[in-house]
Amino acid sequence: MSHLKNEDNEIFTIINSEFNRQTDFLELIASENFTSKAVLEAAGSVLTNKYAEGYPGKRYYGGCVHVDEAENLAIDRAKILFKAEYANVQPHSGSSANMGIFLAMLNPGDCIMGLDLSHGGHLTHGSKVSFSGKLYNAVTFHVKKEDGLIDFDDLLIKAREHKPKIIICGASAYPRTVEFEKFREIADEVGAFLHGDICHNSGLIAAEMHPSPFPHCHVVSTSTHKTLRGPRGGIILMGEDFKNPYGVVAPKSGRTKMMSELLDSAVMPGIQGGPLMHIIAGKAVAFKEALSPDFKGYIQQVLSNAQCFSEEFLRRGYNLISGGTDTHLVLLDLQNKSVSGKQAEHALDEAGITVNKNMIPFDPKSPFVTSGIRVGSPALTTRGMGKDEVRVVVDLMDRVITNSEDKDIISSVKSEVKKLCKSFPIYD
Ligand code: DSN
Repeated sequence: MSHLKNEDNEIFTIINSEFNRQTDFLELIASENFTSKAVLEAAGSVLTNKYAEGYPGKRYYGGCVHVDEAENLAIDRAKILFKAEYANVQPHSGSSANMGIFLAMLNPGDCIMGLDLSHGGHLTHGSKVSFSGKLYNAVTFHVKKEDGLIDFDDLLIKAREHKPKIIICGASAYPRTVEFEKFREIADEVGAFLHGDICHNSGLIAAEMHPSPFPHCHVVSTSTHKTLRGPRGGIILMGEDFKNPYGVVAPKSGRTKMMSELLDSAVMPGIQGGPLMHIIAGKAVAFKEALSPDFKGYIQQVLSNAQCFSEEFLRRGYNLISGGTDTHLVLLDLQNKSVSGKQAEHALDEAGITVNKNMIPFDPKSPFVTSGIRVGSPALTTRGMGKDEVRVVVDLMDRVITNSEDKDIISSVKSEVKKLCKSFPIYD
């Protein structure tokens, strides 16, 4: 980065400091990861210079021959990876992908149903502070208090009553397998589209270590930077339903439109202009990496590390929502440890361990305080850590959480964290 250093030393220094933070801290935010150098190179390439509004072969600008090739590769690889019939690789994020889907399939005021944010859902699944709760009539379902699993009875009752046009299945803080099939039964009964938001589990699905949303979901969205380990961005996928015309008649031709056409035009020009071609190239690289046998080994280790987190926390008397995990994350209920999520996040941060405070289902505390933290294994696994290191990490976390005011303990944990991180560099 010698050019940046010479031209803008302030930004160079900031990036360098962030690199050092990522290197020296233990990253346990379940939605974060470290991309490969190949993805970083594509994302930092000259493709950022190109305007390419439209889609491959149908652009509003000249000079798109090479970006067309990049986008076509990204589309083809996404389709192979997820066994999908359709892929749109232009959404700038998972939230944008969801917005594109809603714009294609809904009218303002239509009813949508998603998992409540405080029960592990996502802002874009109907939260009142997001477009999804402002533009649409959002009804949320919940998990059960006794076992932390999706309450399908609650979902069915509400779906029958509110007749949603879309049911969203997927979550940001749900440690268990998403049962797409059960969601589809309910969607079919009430005549709703089923939208699988697989942002968190997409790497697991790509590695065939979590059930596929296809053929159950009509449409699927995911971000590309979480367990999938690509650049920051989003995509939309469809399976067989891609082949069915949808009941919107094109005014000029009188032809019934395909859902793929509606999704494409919802993303561009509906919600976005020029696609980020450098990021689309980065997505293509990440999909190629995810198609390799190495990626399966990586996800296997992510899952076994998450299991190890779960066992070690349980052994130390921590309560886990749903009692454990099937995925890459655990959700800790800290109420019996006499610290809030906020206090734990702060103390762990002081010790060089990055997590996020997280609402737990039926949380008596506010979203700014919370009673829980979410702990994920993807990033630490990318650095090469395995179960031996996870056992050490849980021990370090426990020392901090149970002594969250003790500066000496926090400082001694911090040096142990730094030592551990030194043995597992993020980039050579
Ligand atoms: N903010 C992301 C997460 O942390 O799960 C979801 O988009």
